[in-house]
Amino acid sequence: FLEDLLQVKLPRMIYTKPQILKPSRSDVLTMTPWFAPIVWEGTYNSEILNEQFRRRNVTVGLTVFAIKKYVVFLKKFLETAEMYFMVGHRVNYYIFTDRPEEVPEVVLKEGRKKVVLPVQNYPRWQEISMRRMEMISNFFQQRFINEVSYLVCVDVDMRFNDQVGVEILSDLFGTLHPGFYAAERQSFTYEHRPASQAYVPSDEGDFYYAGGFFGGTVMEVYKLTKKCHEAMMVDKANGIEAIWHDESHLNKYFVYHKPTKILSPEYLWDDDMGRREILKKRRFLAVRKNHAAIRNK
Ligand code: UD2
Repeated sequence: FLEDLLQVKLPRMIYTKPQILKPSRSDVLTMTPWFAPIVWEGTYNSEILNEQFRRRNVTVGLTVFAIKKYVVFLKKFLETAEMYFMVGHRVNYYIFTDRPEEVPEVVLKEGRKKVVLPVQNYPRWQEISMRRMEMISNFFQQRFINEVSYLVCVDVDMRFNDQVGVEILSDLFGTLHPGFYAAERQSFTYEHRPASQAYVPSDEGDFYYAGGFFGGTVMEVYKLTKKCHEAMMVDKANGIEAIWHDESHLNKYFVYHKPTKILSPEYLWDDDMGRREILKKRRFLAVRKNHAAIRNK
């Protein structure tokens, strides 16, 4: 993927110019103190970005886990991804499941394909959620490094509701958790017990990131998933499990490996939280689930 690293030459394009004295958004933070963009509707030009990524012929991998009963979420997930995820680009869906025969047939557009990866299940939903880090890192050599430039790793009990495109791509990206984007540090539900590898001291941390949407280049996602998995194995040996499982470890990782791009809650919203003026788009939405009926089944 050496060509990915090269700058591409763009064709003549017609668009309104950026205005230095008129910031595109003045109601939200659009840049972190380490100069990572925070992606909000209105801050980017998807025509320019699409042209850049098309010319690099980038293929994006979308990893999703449908273990045990969670296969029921796949149909809507894939159908809506076909409508809104990386439209016009090459996409590989990597579906990790213990029930390959229950993966639905969904018609895919040209340049997009489905790869079913049979994996084992675990009795507890928490462990299924956490083991995703191990399983993603396991397929690095065998598949990802040869097949895609970027990986996007998401929850399955979700549906796409608006465009999620190449504006999200960067070396390493995370998403602001919809419940905490406006919260103070002391409200973040980081792991606060020093005995856990996911421990974050109360005077550290920038944002609270969601476990259900992160990604980056294949190499950065490999480093992240491997490190988080190893940390979870140390915790397991010590008889401790982080308060929010893989999400706690992801948050710890991002304190010390700052993301190079951050997605606003447009990219992970739950309509049960209502509508917000700052959300011009709701791109990826939680699907309501009956926890008792679906978890540990
Ligand atoms: C939150 C996070 C999730 C994870 C979890 C850890 C969001 C939107 N979600 O989700 O990423 O960090 O907290 O507590 O930020 N799964 C199965 N089969 C199962 C159980 C889980 O396939 O039996 C997979 C599935 O892809 C699911 C994911 O694991 O989307 C996370 O599980 P969840 O959605 O039940 O966890 P939740 O909603 O608490």
